[in-house]
Amino acid sequence: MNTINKLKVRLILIAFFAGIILSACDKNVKNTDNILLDKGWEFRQVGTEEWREASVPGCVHNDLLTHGLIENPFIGMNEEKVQWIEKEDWEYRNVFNVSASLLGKASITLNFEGLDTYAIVSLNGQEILQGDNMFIAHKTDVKSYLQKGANELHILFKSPVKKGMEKLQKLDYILKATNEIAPEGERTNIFTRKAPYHFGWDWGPRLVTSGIWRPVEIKAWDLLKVEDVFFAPQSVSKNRANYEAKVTVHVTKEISVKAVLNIPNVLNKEITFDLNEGEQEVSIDFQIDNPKLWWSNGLGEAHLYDVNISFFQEEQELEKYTQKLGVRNLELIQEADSIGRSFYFKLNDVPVFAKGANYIPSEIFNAIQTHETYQRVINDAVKANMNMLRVWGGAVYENDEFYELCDENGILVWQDFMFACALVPGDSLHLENIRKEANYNVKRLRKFASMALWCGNNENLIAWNNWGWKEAYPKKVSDKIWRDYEKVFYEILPEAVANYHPQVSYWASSPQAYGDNMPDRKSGDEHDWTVWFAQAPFENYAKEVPRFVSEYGLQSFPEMTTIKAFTTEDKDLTYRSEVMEHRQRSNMEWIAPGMNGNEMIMRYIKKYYKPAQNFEDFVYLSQLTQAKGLKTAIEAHRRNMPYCMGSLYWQINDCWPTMSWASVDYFGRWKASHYAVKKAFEPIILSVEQTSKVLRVYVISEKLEAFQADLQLHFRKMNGDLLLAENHEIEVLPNTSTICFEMPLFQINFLDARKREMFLQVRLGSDNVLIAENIHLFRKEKDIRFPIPKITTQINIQEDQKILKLNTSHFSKGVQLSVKNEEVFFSDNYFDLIPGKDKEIILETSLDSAQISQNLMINSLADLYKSK
Ligand code: BMA
Repeated sequence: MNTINKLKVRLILIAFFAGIILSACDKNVKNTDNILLDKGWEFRQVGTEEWREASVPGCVHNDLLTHGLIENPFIGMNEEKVQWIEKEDWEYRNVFNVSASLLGKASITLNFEGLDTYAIVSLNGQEILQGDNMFIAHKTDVKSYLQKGANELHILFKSPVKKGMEKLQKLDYILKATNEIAPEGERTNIFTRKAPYHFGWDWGPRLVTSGIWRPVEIKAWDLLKVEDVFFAPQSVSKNRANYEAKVTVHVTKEISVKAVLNIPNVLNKEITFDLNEGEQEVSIDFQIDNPKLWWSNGLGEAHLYDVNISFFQEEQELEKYTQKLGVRNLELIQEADSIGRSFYFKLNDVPVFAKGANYIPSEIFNAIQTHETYQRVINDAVKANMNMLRVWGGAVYENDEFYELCDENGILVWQDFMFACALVPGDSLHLENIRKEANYNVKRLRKFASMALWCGNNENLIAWNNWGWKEAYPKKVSDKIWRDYEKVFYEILPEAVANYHPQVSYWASSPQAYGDNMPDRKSGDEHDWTVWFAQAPFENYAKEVPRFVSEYGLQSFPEMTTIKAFTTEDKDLTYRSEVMEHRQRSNMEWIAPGMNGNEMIMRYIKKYYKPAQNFEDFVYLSQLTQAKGLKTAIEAHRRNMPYCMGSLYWQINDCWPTMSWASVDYFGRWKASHYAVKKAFEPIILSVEQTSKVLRVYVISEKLEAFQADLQLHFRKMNGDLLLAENHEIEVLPNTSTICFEMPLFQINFLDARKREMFLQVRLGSDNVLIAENIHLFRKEKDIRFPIPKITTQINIQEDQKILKLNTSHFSKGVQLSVKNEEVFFSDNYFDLIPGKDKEIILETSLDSAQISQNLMINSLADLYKSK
């Protein structure tokens, strides 16, 4: 049977069986009738014969992979072999059934939540819409196109790269873009409103996919449908919160309705409206007395109310809509001071030091990102004491579920619009497309309590002024490009925020200084890349600390299990093997020799540690170095509180298995740095600063009340012997940083040990409860001869928890725990172990005690240098 006949038989059979089922359902007449089109999809490359099963939501690469038609692009250098896909056009089709009752509904729309990207959609052979922006949803009326029984939906995706090329060729100058990996030299991404990182970034592959990346649904309804709800705060205090519910409703004929707004156990409000045919906004004012406020992680509960809005015609409920509401007041404060201007978020009158990271999508193919992965990333943030993530502008406006999880967990969101490190075309179609995208996403995301800031772009301003871009064009062209910048970032985007989400601030570019000026560290935010790109030592983090550090970081390799998942041969396992060189995307050797990421990792290791003797040790040291860098940075930022009020490192996650700045790898495995970040972001920390002359201890607290505590300093030899003890009762001030101890460094010279033979343990406690602890070394690790420790272990089961108890004979640096061939999560890892003091670690594993003890592996810095 040929393909057309096969299709006909399929259509008849589907229509028959669906007819039976649907006629049974017809008896149950409902106001709405929806069909989620998530099954029965097929795809093929344009110009080929065979249709194959496809996943929706999904994408071409993933479908090809499922059918074994391409090799896994995550392995080795396979990415190169699949580059042809981006230059082809692809088709998707679906045959679905429509019942008579659905057809009888007054309004029927086809809703695409996301088409990636250049899509031509036809229904039963007639074109119904065209898409050219992956970041917006499409909704189109299909009542007159549908028929009872089988219907065929067809989508043609044109190659985004070819489309981009057409646009590029129309311009007589090249628009700059840095990060796109362009094997053929032309950077086309800027012409397409599609995730920039799909075209390659300095931590990700180039896999320019196409597909239906978010759900597709037929929505059919009679009389009334709620399209959108926004609870616009009028005033919020701890005594009272006043809101205006702005409800967009669509009605199919003039009707009179009763709306009931209900918050269980809090309020119930009824109001009647006379509605005209079509879409309109109605407003319902309501007030919550003594509201439970929404707090960010660490400051209190992230309380969310369930607000139900129902519409009734007489006694028949036409529609019920439920939305969460987090009651909170959030402002970006930029007050003039003696140095410049502050830059911090004030939540319910409390200045919040933003602790967090930059977030990228956890998959290169967005459609395959699961709820579990979203949950895992947000849990990783929460576990590491974070209260903010920055959704960076080279990626996507995330799915609702990401923001829902942020709302539930008190994670504030710094939201970039999707523009990064590139110039933006200024033709009217492109600008109109951007306007639609901005309006759509601001309206979609404004309902989330976690939304803290809208930011125009990532690094476009500094790129223009500092990366030689402005000068690269003749004056007339550069004036035009700058005018286009102004149109997008000073008009279109802030207008969208002002129109739909005026309660949240707009910040045109990250980084920049107050007044849209170039970053100056005296106001605004800063990306501190002195460490890594400028190759400065970690001590630099403490110099000229900015007001809010929205990016900084350094790379490491992921653990060996992850590395083995993307390599195939032993020869791959060296830090500059062909596979590792290929995967390392931070390569700026065109600027200066040695600016290759793998080499830079090695150089940073050598700054602080003795070099590794084999690849595994190199991987371990790369992680210790990254952990040390992030610890140094976070502590420096927090010590400078309230001058500095934010520390978001680059980056919490990965979109494929690779070496990168991530603190948690693609598979969710914590690197040493994530443990270090967790400690440095504790609500209360002690931080030691050693200058050439003094030793200072700072206490940093985000608690809102002052309290008395005991500060203890123990200067010890590596075997634990006490050289000097200092005990002080101190007052810990609320929500700030204070110096709680200071001594001239020369005093330590009189101790009975040299600085490279000792360590300092600082502890803060109250009523015998340990509040904070830190360890300070007086020399770089590479200048310290760590004695080989004897570490003893014991596994106890307490209330279903598996607890590993460790004890050491000597100070042990960077103790790394693993269980051979098993996936075990350790509550702490890559830690320092102090003699004379047991350390307990909780293990998440299904293994029993015997299995753990038999296969437990312990490594520490001293082990690396045994034979040296
Ligand atoms: C930042 C980001 C990204 C980039 C990262 C590492 O500046 O904005 O563009 O991936 O640095 O280079």
